[in-house]
Amino acid sequence: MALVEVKVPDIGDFKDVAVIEILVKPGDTIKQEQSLVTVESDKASMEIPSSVAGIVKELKIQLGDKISEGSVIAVVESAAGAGSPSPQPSPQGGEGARPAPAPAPTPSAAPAGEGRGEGGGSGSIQVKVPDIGDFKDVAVIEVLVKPGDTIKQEQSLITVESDKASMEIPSSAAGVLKELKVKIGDKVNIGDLIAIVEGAGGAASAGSPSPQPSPQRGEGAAAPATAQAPAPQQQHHVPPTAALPPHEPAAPTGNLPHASPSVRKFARELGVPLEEVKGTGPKGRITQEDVQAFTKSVMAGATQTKAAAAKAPAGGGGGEALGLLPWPKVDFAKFGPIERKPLSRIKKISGANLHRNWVLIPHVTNHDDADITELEAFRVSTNKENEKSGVKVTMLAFLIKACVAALKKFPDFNSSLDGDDLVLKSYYHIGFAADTPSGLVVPVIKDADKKGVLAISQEMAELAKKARDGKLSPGDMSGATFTISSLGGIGGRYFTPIINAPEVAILGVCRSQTEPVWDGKQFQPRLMLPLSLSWDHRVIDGASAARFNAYLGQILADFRRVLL
Ligand code: CAO
Repeated sequence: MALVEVKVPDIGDFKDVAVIEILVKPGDTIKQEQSLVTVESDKASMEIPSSVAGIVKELKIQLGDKISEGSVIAVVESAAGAGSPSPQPSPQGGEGARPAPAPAPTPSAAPAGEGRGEGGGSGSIQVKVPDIGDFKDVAVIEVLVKPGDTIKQEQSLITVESDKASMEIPSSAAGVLKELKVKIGDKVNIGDLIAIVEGAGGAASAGSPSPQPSPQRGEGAAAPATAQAPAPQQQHHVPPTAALPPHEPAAPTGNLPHASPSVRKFARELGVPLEEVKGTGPKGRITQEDVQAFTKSVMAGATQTKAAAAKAPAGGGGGEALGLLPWPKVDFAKFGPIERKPLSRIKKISGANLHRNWVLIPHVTNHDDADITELEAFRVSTNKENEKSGVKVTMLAFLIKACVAALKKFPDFNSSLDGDDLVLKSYYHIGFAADTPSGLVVPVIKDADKKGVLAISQEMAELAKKARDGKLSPGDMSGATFTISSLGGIGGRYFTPIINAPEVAILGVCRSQTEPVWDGKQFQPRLMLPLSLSWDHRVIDGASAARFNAYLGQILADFRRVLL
């Protein structure tokens, strides 16, 4: 066992670069080449790996420290001895040296138009993979541009990754990207064609035709029609055994998010689109925690990636975000005549909400029947008496009143989940699903506990008319604590209504019908109303739901119970 000081190797142009991430802590067992810190200059960020395997005994740097070649990063207890303590090993590596995937050091490629000889001019330029050192058959893991993009010289075109490192391959030419010759997953090697760029005035000579460009390259050089991309931008596992190429900044050259290589790799492994993550680090840098928070938010349904949103239109649902098979693509016209009709705005909005609620809420539905024989008789006689008033008392208005009584008795049904808290509401705003020509909407009867059945009937009629006329305001549709969906006027027996989040339960009712009901001595014809109560199993359990339905049934059977 020997204590080894792991120092910053030759990091090319980088001097006094800030430590922006510390990736290990004392006590950690580390592998050789495991990244210890990420440093960042105004130009780029890179990770500095350990030259030895062992146990981190001490860290010699802190976040924000400025370090240069030779600065001690950590003291590592190494079983193998001193390993490769020299910060300036040869690019070829000595005995036991790690492979050096980085290409030979090269200064930044000259900006477009600079250092170019005669013969530039516009024209199609083939941008090819330059000498990328030991990298062979490396996979394209990101394509950073698309045909039609106007690109700058040195703007990154693709990212490639081997098992050792990832790097961006920048364009040797400025101009308009005409054609991409690679796609994600392709394996590329030196000399492979990446893209065709329509050069903007002399771009053809940009970059280096030589796989090992010299700093003077381009000086007086002829403009080849085939331009080699400049040196790739090392991104990950920068090997201390090799001198480093200058690492051009990701963010300033293109629209790439500002994140260190390890964070970018982490995001890629999780399939997180970094450009959609908000960075909370210094200068808006995206940290690993930001990626984790984004992932959690997507998992919880609070955030949707742009790709998922685009792939999951209302009614369709891509399913990729859940790891499901893609939605089947069928050429329906092959089987017969078809007509294509865009979904209404309401259908798109309500569809997306219903989909989210159905996926995120563990629904259970209890079915029951309520004897409404007397209630219906009372309703009919009331309507006869009130014929002249113009207000028709509906069964739904009675149901709203009955539900308020049940919600008061079982307050969990009148609640919402907020993290680990249950928010119990002392107000009773009842939504009712209304079928309109453009789709389903849910107007809300506010303070239903304070209103009589006549007032509720009248307000419902007004809201239902507004709904059909498309005149409901957002205020008419917000604040519900519980919802009723009545298909009684249409038909059916039972169904499984979807909870209207953030509520925790919904009552579905279907068409009542006269049925023979055994009264202990004989069958009696009774008017039975089918009830379907869906509830959120995170908040409510089956016994409570059965009690809620039973109590509702008792009230509907004898409304005087509301007074008790
Ligand atoms: N059993 C038997 N008959 C019923 C009944 C029931 N449960 N509920 C209503 N009816 C009768 C009514 O008494 C009325 O008959 P009359 O004209 O003879 O009096 C008739 O059916 C029509 O009622 P209605 O549906 O117009 O009125 P309503 O108060 O019951 O409902 C409203 C109003 C707005 C809720 C309703 O029009 C509506 O849009 N329902 C559809 C809701 C829906 O789509 N839910 C599904 C959501 S999930 O996709």
